[in-house]
Amino acid sequence: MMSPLSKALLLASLAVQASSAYSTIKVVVGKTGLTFVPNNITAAVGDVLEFHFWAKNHSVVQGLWSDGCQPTTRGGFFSGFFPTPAGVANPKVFRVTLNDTDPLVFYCAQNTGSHCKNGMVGVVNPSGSNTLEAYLAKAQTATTAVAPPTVFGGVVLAPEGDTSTATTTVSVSESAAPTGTSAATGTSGSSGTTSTSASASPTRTNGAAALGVSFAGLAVAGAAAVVFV
Ligand SMILES: *[C@@H]1O[C@H](CO)[C@@H](O)[C@H](O)[C@H]1NC(C)=O
Ligand SMILES: *[C@@H]1O[C@H](CO)[C@@H](O)[C@H](O)[C@H]1NC(C)=O
Ligand SMILES: *[C@@H]1O[C@H](CO)[C@@H](O)[C@H](O)[C@H]1NC(C)=O
Ligand SMILES: [Cu+2]
Repeated sequence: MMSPLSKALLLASLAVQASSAYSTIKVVVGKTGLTFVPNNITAAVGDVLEFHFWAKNHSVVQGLWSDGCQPTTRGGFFSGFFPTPAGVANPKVFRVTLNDTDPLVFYCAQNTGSHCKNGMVGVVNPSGSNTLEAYLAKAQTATTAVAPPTVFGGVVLAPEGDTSTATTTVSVSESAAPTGTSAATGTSGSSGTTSTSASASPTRTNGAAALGVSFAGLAVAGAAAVVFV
């Protein structure tokens, strides 16, 4: 058990860490097969996981450690699906701010090709029995991967410096897209929620606009004949 003093010191050191430099950890999704690269991540409170989606139609969901390819029941995040042509990165990224350093697991919820079952998973701050190896074993025995009904827990936005998509205003409705989203500019403070609930406001964003509409919707509307899976 942790003494009150060491707990106070730990909290103080976390506060110092949180008020200094945050890192943005870029995670490349599906560029080299059914993979997240890196898939075994060490991160601090306030760091941002920034998912960059490549070919096929991937997603990222925070999982439950106890049950492969199932969403966590406490908080977490879901990016929605990002259908993306071969050979290019999707112009949108999904950013998740880490609230704590607890072991966290994530997976791709695409069932065409059984992405999660085939090892498309990753972990942050593995510890104890919550490891990449342990989760891979659980994912292998999963029947289907579950995608939450709405995008939540992070923001969908254009990468910093990309003005080509940041100014696009689109309203597309799609089953996986949240309702009632709005374009928000990424100034400081809370902004750019893509969730239907009030719980998902990130506290930090970069300067790009948070569009609140996923590329999935654009692809569905604009290129019905293209198959991404
Ligand atoms: C993941 O990272 C942890 C901590 O750095 C390390 O102990 C573990 O061996 C790594 N696992 C894999 C599968 O690379
Ligand atoms: C961080 O906290 C927010 C607000 O409670 C929540 O929506 C989000 O899912 C959390 N992030 C993670 C990675 O759990
Ligand atoms: C992407 O995958 C999701 C989930 O399987 C599916 O609902 C959606 O139609 C797919 N989009 C495209 C353009 O293939
Ligand atoms: Cu995938």
